[in-house]
Amino acid sequence: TERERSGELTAKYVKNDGSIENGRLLTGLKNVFSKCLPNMPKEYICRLIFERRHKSVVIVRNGSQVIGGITYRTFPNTPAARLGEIAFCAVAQTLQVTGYGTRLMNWTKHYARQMDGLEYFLTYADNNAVGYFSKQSFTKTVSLEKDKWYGFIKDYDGGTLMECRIHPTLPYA
Ligand code: 1VU
Repeated sequence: TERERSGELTAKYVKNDGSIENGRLLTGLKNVFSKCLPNMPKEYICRLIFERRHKSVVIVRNGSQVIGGITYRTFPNTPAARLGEIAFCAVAQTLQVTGYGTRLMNWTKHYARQMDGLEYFLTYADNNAVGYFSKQSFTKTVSLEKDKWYGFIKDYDGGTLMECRIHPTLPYA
């Protein structure tokens, strides 16, 4: 489309459904995460991205170029069904701190609410990303009852546990 030719960004909700198109987008996202999250082993990133309970929201430029994304895990049919755990979040290096990260998180809240019925995100934020998550309305206080998250999300050393409530009606996208 004209918008895509002019370099406009689109956001796609992607899961590993076996389609070639989604496989291509998830591979592009894996490459962005591998570059931007050097402390995460590549095999670990790959396993989570392609695992069926993980969903990704991918920012695409010019219709095909993956420039960032967020991958989160869902817990359907458990007491944590309204919760998503953000596993990875990154924007390509040359485009960081120009507002894409904020748009990405808003798109992710939109799709997580619409497609997965989520009401909360939890994440272990890297210490250098706490400022970014705070600006996206994540807090260090977890308001969700403990039995709805504890034991579900992975315990992770060296990060800060942060929570965000996804507003039920606010237009994020
Ligand atoms: O709105 P303002 O201009 O006032 O603030 C911006 C920006 O300045 C701020 N911000 C940060 N503040 C403190 N520390 C940071 N590291 C940081 N990064 C940004 O947040 C506001 C929004 O900025 P933005 O929309 O321009 O954000 P970006 O496009 O840069 O996207 C943010 C991330 C963190 C995704 C991006 O910088 C990135 O990919 N960084 C490297 C990878 C990374 O650290 N990822 C998060 C690791 S934690 C994880 O993945 C587990 C959940």
